[in-house]
Amino acid sequence: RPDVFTIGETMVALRGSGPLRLGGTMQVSIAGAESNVAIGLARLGHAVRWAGTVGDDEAGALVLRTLRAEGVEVSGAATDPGAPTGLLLFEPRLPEVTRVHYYRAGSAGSRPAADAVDRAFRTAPPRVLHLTGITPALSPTARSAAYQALHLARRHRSAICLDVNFRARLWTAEEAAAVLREWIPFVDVLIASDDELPLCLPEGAGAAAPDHADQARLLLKQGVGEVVVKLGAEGATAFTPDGRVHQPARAVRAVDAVGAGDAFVAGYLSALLDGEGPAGRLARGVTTGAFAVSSPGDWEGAPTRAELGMLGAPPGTVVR
Ligand code: KDG
Repeated sequence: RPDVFTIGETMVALRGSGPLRLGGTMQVSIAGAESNVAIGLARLGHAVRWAGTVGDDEAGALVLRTLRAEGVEVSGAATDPGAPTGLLLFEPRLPEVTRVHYYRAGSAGSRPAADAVDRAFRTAPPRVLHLTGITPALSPTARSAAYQALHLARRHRSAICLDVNFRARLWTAEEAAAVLREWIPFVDVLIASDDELPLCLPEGAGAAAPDHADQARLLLKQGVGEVVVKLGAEGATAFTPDGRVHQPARAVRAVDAVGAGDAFVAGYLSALLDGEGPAGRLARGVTTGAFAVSSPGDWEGAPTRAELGMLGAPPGTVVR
């Protein structure tokens, strides 16, 4: 039984160093919220399967090669000869502001193979299914593949983790809310930033729950097992039926915030898989999140288990 199964779109990512319209050089890598989580978990020693679709092109080969190299199991991934691998440009516009440009409409990854989910659960149901709210925004095919994963996870008693990851470039808040509300009854671990929580509430319930603590409690009442609210530089808070636990963020020099949320999810799920309670899960989540913020790239700076303790080292430390 693998620890985690996830499905989503992974693209080739080009990262510039300034305004895109000026040209210059770009770094080539890959990015995708679900595969960022998968890599983060694999680095921490967990068995992870990713089953997205890539095009039959060099970009797709880069995606699969990278995931394989990172120890993510990709035997369930598909290659679609009829569509290209998606592309993502990161434009660091100000030290703290990065602009993202997507070239993913009609991409192979936006139409994951219908049988990939089926096969994953038939061959080896995972302990945890991880989905994000990006997948249902991509296409009706992607939405139904994710929905099918929710049903199969419930049938096979896999815990279901959903990171809301609202992407305003892909759909409207109304469209997102319509899908997320339908998904909420399946969810065991809901992860969201505080501004995303209202998208998950029943229609019209927002007025009665003005702040994120009220909103989280409302979601617990609806059957969500735990609601984890990411608060950026403030850290994160977990709400469970036993109460609330807060964990401040680790103090680090921020270099690139992209991927920090995914790194947090990887740390949180890693500790959950290890049997830790909410406090231990949050502590590992803010640690892996801090590694991501301190290094450029979506996933490149993700720590191995042995590296987790490095973060508290005094400045100037040389590990010999
Ligand atoms: O969380 C970072 C990712 O979301 C991003 O790098 C790429 O998956 C991505 C998306 O759709 O925005």
